[in-house]
Amino acid sequence: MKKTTLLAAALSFLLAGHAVAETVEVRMLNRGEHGSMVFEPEYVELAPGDTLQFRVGSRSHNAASIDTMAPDGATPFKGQIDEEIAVGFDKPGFYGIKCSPHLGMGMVMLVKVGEAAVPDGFVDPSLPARARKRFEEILGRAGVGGAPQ
Ligand SMILES: [Cu+2]
Repeated sequence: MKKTTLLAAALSFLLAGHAVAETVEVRMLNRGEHGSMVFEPEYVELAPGDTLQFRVGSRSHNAASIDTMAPDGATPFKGQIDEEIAVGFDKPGFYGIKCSPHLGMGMVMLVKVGEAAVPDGFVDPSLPARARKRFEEILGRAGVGGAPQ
């Protein structure tokens, strides 16, 4: 009897699918598929409750929120240089993430959590030109739209 109950529990656990939070790894790199100073992958889709785990691919990078490019009420975060922080995402929406020392070189990435559309004027016009350009490229490659500002 007890065995059957356990099996049923295991089965419902598996069928629940994405009810189990996932962790996605992102590497901070000097060079990657889309140029120098990049996060790989550059675009990640998460379900609310999922986690990004940042990994040191090359040294001297960090991961930090861009507070002007996050849903209302999102919790800001900032890793130290070479710190492999894990960041949980709960609020649905689009998030811009930067490497603090290399923002001017366009080291940014994009995260989508849950069901969301890119907000109008999502790319902060006060960012350095190369960061804005990288975001437009990422939005284009991700196929999630977002009109250039
Ligand atoms: Cu960097």
